[in-house]
Amino acid sequence: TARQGLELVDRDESGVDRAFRADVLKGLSQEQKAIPARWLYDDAGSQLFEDITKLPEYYPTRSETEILQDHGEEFAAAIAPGCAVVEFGSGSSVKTPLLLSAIAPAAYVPLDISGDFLRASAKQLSAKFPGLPVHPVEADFMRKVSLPDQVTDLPKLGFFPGSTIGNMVARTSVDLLRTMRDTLGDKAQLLIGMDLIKDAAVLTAAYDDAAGVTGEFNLNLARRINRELDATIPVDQLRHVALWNDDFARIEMHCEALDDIEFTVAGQQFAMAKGDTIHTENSHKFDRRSANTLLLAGGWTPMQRWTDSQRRFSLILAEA
Ligand code: AVI
Repeated sequence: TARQGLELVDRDESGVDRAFRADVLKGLSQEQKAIPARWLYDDAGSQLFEDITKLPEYYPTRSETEILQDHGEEFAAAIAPGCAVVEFGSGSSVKTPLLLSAIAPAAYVPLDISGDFLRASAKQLSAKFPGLPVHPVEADFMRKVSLPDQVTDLPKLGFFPGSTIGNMVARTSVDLLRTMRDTLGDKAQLLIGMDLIKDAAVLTAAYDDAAGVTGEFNLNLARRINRELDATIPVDQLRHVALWNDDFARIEMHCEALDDIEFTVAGQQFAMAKGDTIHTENSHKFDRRSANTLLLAGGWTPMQRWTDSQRRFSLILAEA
């Protein structure tokens, strides 16, 4: 997941994350205001996302967990025995153990940009699988990562669940898939979660839940800008919007201005007219063909595919 850690962050004298400020100032200066979704995940945002995964409307986590629960033997048969599982992101307390129990790998290598999340989840995992060597690597997996020496000679299985790939536009997701191939090597396999195109009402409900948790998650970005960038965005004048963009097969999250507003961020002035939005996230959805095309463009050949009983979510096994 696109979490923000302390260790790999470049801060100025007053502690401001330079990349965050640059992305926000650039994004708010555009005709269609837009801020990259990775900035949704400060501590508050990461906690809110955790809460989202438990909402009745947010099916992806449950659907993917169901697939992992129901097809363990097929994973074990299709995945190279004695492999090292390399997880892109530090792993969830539910999905990762299901995969590890099913395939009994020789090692587990979680990669995450946040050392804190990484150490916490590596510790949890080691407690559950006492015999399994765990080698956490603190790294930005959007760039090629050198894997620990201990796994050099093992076959590699990349694991990228959650349909996090869907939060990127195609250009970026193809780059990431190619980078994963560089990280994992020539004969690697990749098990990747991709959310499926479905009834628009089911999709929009998943991103605009009745309890308003997703709205809080979205508006937390504006609150974060106020907290960290000495900004004056009137958050109570913004409304969470989740819409289905059918042309691009994606859910978009926006913050919409309820009135004409003006505010400053890091000394710069910005204005929004009533109805203008800040685009804060894309969540692309796939069908069998678009998923396969994306994987092929990224250098991976799809081999096998699983879906849940309601056909809402897919896990695809691909080979380098
Ligand atoms: C992390 N990512 C896959 C989530 C998604 O479904 O796109 C983020 C999210 N945004 C709103 N709700 C959940």
